[in-house]
Amino acid sequence: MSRPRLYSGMQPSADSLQIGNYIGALIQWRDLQEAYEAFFSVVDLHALTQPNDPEELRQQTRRTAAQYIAAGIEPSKSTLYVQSQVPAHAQLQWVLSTMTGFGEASRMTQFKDKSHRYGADKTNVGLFTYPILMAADILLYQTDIVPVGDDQKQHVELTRDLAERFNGRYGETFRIPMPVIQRDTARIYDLQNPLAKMSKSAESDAGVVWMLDDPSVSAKKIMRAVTDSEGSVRFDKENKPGVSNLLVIYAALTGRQIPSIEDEYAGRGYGDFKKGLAEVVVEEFGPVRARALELLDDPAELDRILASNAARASEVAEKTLDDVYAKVGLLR
Ligand code: ATP
Ligand code: LTN
Repeated sequence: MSRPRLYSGMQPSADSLQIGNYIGALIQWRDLQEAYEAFFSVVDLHALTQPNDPEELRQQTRRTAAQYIAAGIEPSKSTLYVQSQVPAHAQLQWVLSTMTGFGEASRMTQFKDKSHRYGADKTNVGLFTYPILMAADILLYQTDIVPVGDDQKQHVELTRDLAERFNGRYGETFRIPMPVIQRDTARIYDLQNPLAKMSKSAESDAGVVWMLDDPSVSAKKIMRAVTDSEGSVRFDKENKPGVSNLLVIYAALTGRQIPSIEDEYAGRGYGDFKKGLAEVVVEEFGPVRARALELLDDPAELDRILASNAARASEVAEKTLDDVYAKVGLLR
């Protein structure tokens, strides 16, 4: 029996992923690849919506793919590929864009946030159509579930609307995907500003723990994490956002429950707790980092893996695109 399909992706928008990407996404991806037929992309076309140095973008694309593999995504089991290497994404995006209302796209909160932040003269049209390209990513693979962070939920809802609209107009074509959001780890916060989400493109990286950082650098960042003056290790998101965030990270990386960690550190100071967490982080990411760097040492081999996975993805994507082209009246 064939397994249900899963699709997800990340932008190659930095040299390294941060531990929020790992906890909020990669761990789930890795665990779900057994039960699902999974497609994981590095969405380089999406990354073009931001200014990039071309050689840097190429490197960041390889580095992102290497970190997927190092985190446990197996390219022989799942299809791990680079979006631009499968032309069907851009092709389906065009067709879907002709079925998306201007007002509908204007309601996307990520677009509203980003265009507001960048200002009108630095906002390109690609940023506006970004969610339609994401819909094409998902729909090409007849996807059942899309594991994403809560910030992407609205985009998956747009994807569902577009799929239903197309199916209604032209007959059954796309499977309707479901967003899957991991509640308890949906948000890891910045260690220096525990009210802001940890992010690859944060203005300062003092509160960002990078997957590829030297372990001693990560340990230092954890030791310097903002806490509070109470001195007791307990989860209270409202009043103790810093300590609560560290507890969430600790629990996610060890698979332990938060109360058991609170018990272990009861009556001990934040110094001890942070030292414990730093050890957990170093232990988790040491091997991941080593594996990623090893893969990046042989870019030709990495490119070969990505090319063969892109070929596999193309086979699936082309079938859907052909069906769509025929249905909307393009000459085949
Ligand atoms: P950028 O700053 O470039 O937007 P980002 O670090 O915020 O990047 P994305 O590339 O937008 O990350 O997201 C990739 C995946 O990682 C998504 O599924 C997203 O929900 C998840 N993710 C990103 N940051 C966090 C975080 N702080 N906590 C939990 N999950 C996160
Ligand atoms: N927009 C997403 C990345 C992304 C994606 C997708 C996620 C592009 N295409 C398809 C899931 C499915 C982000 O910024 N995290």
